Amino acid sequence: MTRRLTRRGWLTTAAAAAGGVGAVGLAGRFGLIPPDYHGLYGAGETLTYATQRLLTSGRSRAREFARSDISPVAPVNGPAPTGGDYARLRDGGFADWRLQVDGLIERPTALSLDDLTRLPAHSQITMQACEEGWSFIAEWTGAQLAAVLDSVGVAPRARYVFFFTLDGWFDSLDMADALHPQTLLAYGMNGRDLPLDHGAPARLKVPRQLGYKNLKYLARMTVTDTVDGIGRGLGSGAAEAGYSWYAGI
Ligand SMILES: Nc1nc2c(c(=O)[nH]1)N[C@H]1C(S)=C(S)[C@@H](COP(=O)(O)O)O[C@H]1N2
Ligand SMILES: [Mo]
Repeated sequence: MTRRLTRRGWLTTAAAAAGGVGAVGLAGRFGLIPPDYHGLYGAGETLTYATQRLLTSGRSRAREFARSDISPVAPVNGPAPTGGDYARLRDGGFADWRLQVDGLIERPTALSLDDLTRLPAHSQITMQACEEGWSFIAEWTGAQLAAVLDSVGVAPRARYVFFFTLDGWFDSLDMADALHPQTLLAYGMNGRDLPLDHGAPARLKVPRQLGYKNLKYLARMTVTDTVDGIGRGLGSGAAEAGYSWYAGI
């Protein structure tokens, strides 16, 4: 049965959306509730995420630039650790580095840098924008996350891919962003190996989201059907610090 939305009905819906309740209900029906929807800014986070997901299809692409647009200077936010496991791996030329892959997959595995570079290489010139207001354009080269996930056999009920880093960050993507063709596990930048401070040996490049979702110094990936039980259950350390889990641009 279809029901015509009267002007009065629309106003009621809009009023409910402004209050958050209607929007969250609607978003829930379409599976568009981000993991950090609870709390003070929850309804706002849901509206941003749901609006992006409804207006931009899962396949829309971040803008790509020409080689002449590449920024002469690439700022760093969160330089490479100088000690601990990271320094040991760095001193060994990352030969001992492994990306652990586990969770809802058929073949838990530990990928070396060689394993990543054996997958088809993709390059893209995109903008990285930090929430602090600066941005730069660079060329990133890496394996599509979709290819990595494909090689380990992701369970149909998978909903999130979580990433953990050697400097203690964690974050997650939903499957729409994880499987997006521009989402890379990048090991190269501007035609060279990824510089230490930009995330060596491999980082996440998810150009449809802000800088802080683009985790550097990757250590582990786990596929889940929930955000519960990881940290405070908000899907990312950034969300625990007050940023949005979904940082679409
Ligand atoms: N592991 C890790 N990843 C990280 C960060 C960090 O400090 N550690 N900083 C984030 C932030 S806030 C931004 S803007 C970008 C910065 O990437 P860049 O240093 O290559 O410019 O990386 C993101 N990924
Ligand atoms: Mo950032």
